[in-house]
Amino acid sequence: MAATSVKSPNRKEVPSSARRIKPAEIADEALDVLASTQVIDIHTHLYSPAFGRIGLWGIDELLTYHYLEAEFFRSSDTTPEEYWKLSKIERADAIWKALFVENSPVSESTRGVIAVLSAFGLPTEASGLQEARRFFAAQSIETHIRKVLQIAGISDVVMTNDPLDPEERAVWMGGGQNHPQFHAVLRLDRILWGWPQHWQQLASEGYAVDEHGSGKSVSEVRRFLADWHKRMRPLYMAVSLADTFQFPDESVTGQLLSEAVLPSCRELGLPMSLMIGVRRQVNPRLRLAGDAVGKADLRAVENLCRSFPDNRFLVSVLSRENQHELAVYARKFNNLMPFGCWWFLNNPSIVEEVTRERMELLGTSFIPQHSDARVLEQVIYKWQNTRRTLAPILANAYQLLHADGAEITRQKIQRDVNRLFRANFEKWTGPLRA
Ligand code: RAT
Ligand code: ZN
Repeated sequence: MAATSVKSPNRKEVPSSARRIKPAEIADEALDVLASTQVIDIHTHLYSPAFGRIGLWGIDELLTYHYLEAEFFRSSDTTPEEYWKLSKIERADAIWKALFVENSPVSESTRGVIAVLSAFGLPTEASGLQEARRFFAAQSIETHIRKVLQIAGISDVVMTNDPLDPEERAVWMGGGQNHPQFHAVLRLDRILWGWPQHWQQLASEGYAVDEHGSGKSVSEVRRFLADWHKRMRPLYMAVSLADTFQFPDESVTGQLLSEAVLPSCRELGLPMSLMIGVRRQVNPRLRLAGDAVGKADLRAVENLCRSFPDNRFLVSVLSRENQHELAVYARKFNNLMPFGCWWFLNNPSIVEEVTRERMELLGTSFIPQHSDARVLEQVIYKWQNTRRTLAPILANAYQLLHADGAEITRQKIQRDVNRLFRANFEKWTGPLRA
């Protein structure tokens, strides 16, 4: 904001950002600060242009997002088997018809598509998708990415990078990426809980590992992580874990986590992100949309934070029932940073409840949201919704603070929003730009 100044009642010049805000102005000021502060989107499934077709964008990808696919089967007689036989375009057409033409798109994910179409001035009531398809086909990806991030108010996008995914691996081995706004994350699902299916891939790449994680496996996994750290320059390492996750635990997952991954994180100065609570493939017929949620035992997080005080943990839990415990654990362990409202939690009613709870227990020492976007343009609606939900929460907090006797200034609101949107993350990863 421009550094204008105003006369205070005692006629001294004060910068406008240091001017006391009246209670009636707090809500507008909070909204304005949220709108003008660029966010670091700390977890997405987006990719920079170097990854080619792995990076999803455009209307057909937006409509076939797995969140929408799950909703489609509730409003259509098409069976999953019939649906998977269709082409991408046919799937998008079927979803548009069932969820947007024959029904009102009032769910969070469907409303998001409307918000994206409207952001680009595209019809939201059309019976078909021709105009939207023409628009997206005419965009060049580099310019389109710049425009989308600018509309969404995002300075930086954090990707999810799986070193064992063959398509991704090829990109990294061929020189990787150096887009200034995209940052890598070393995702370890296949190594940590998918070890039985994937250890041979490490072995075939020359790492002396075995199925049981014995012998040289631990030191070889550490060598693998160091090699990929050099290649990707990730901001953190990450894993998604089932609701049944326990720690400590005798399994290969537990062993690799404590003896390989966490020591490597310490050595390389990286936080470890744990996303806990998925119940995988409760309905495999739905493929990616077939996962559900379960309440986890957060004593695993307690044990990790206590046993590894020199590691920094970013933690997001999927079950609503686990949210309060997570915030309480964050009060006990300052190496624990709660982040985001993920997947089935990413609905305004739940985001509001969880964010209020976190703010009441933790002040501004948490990361309220990440987009989890899988399709580029989703960041437009996801961050619009986040700002919309956060505004009254912040306003309410400042109004209470004012009623209790504090002075509220724009400067203070800006400092707090910077912390929530950027500084809490950068404190753990280091500054994203030198
Ligand atoms: O939110 C999602 O799209 C989920 O399918 C998961 O991918 C989750 O975000 C994850 O990173 O595991
Ligand atoms: Zn994700």
